[in-house]
Amino acid sequence: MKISILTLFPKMFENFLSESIIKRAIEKGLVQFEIIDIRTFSKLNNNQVDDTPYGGGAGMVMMVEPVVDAINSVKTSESKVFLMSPSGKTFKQSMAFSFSKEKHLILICGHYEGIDERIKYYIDGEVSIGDYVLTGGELAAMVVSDAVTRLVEGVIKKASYEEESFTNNLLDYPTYTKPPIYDNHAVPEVLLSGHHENIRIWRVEEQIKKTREQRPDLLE
Ligand code: 6GU
Repeated sequence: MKISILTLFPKMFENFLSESIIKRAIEKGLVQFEIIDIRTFSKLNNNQVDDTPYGGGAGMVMMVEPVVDAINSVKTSESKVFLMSPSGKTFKQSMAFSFSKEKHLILICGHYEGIDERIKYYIDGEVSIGDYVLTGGELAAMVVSDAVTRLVEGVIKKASYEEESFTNNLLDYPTYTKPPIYDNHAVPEVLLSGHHENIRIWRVEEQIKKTREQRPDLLE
């Protein structure tokens, strides 16, 4: 799969793409990233891409033309185009799963007070990563790209995400590793028992307990 990211701050993605699982997924050819600098599509003299809002108000608004030109420079018949925006639909694991089946995602990072509303005629949807406001869509595009990439076939083992948080509307079960006792805190006995069925039952019970405590909204 390919992910194209349209941004005014391409350098923000350098470290993200050069570490850990994302780096390995790229090296294995499982996912391809393309970072597009929207500013190179400005037709104005000083590479201007924003202007003041009609009707007045604070801040600057990104102009629609350079953004649409940037979209068109990478878009094919297989592309899905999403604007990263705090007003978008909230990103969830279920959305990550459906995005991971796409051939080509184009993620547009909004900045300043957002993009001229007419961008809506050129996108398939708007995505937010939660109820708070970021200075721009770049971190959100990284969050979405990260969550999607690890679900692409071959990037990590299927078992790693089949039982994890949110996959079945439950949080993950607690995990432990050596040593068996640390500072008087022991690993639960059942995990040392070698009894696979008891371990399975304990884990499901812990998932339900943890979800009830931390995220009761997931159980409704
Ligand atoms: Cl996608 N963009 C911005 N600027 N803020 C956000 C967001 C996106 N998602 C949550 N907050």
